[in-house]
Amino acid sequence: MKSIKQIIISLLIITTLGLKAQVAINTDGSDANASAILDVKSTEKGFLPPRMTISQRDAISNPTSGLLIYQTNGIAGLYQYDGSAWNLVGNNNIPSGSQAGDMLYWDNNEWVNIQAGRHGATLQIRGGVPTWVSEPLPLPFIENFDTQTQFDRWEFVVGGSSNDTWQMVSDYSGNSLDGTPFAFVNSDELGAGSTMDEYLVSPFIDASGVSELYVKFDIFYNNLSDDEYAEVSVYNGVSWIAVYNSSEDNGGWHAPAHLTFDVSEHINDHFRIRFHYYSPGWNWYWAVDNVSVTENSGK
Ligand SMILES: [Ca+2]
Ligand SMILES: [Ca+2]
Ligand SMILES: [Ca+2]
Repeated sequence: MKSIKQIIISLLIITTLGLKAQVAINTDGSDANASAILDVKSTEKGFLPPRMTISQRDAISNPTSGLLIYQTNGIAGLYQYDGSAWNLVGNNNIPSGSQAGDMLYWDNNEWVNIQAGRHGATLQIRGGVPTWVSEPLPLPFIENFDTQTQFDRWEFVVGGSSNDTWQMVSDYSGNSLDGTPFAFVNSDELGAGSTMDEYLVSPFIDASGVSELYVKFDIFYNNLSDDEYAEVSVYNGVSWIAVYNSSEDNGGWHAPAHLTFDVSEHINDHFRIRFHYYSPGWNWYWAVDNVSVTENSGK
């Protein structure tokens, strides 16, 4: 209660021409702002509304319109009662972007980020989802990740607890899949408490006009935990179809697994392939090289 003594509470009752009361709470003795019935002033402390859980909030009987509380559980935040429901104040449920040009769309459940499009790309609605679409490359699509230019034509969706994501490396402690640079995502280097949710997405590929289509790639996936996984999906022009999802080790350094998938049923003129690594903790890594999209199943 000592601090109360440091606060001068001035209650100004102005009795001229009727009765008007204003309350100023401050440490400098100033009057309340002329427009305020209650003026709380400080440059060192905040204003603290009552803090409570959802159930405590809902137990308030006959809340009046405009009532404010700070909710401590669920989607925590400042809530106001509008006469019929409690509503979150502010934009706490709207995700932040990560770069200039990011946008949001409502997926019928929540606001979702759309990462900024590339120069010259057009925004199309595909499967109800706004999707940046670039001019597709022709078949065959061959990717060896051997130059930065090669790597840079891929797109990245960066998730998890840090900006660490897929990278192009020439080797990992002297190791590689075939002696050349490759795409690599590495949970191990981040250490304890880190998470990764990282996508490596190919350019669009015009796979129309063929009757068969195959995707091939080399990997070394070093898995540690059951809730960590490596997933590969292809884009059928509308949505993503998983062709590989594993929490098992596959391949090795200088001895990659060569994987081939028949994706003929997903042929379209805006085909893509993407590699998704999910790691909810401190785990190992995934190396990818020699990705191809061709109309032949052979090497
Ligand atoms: Ca390579
Ligand atoms: Ca990340
Ligand atoms: Ca392992």
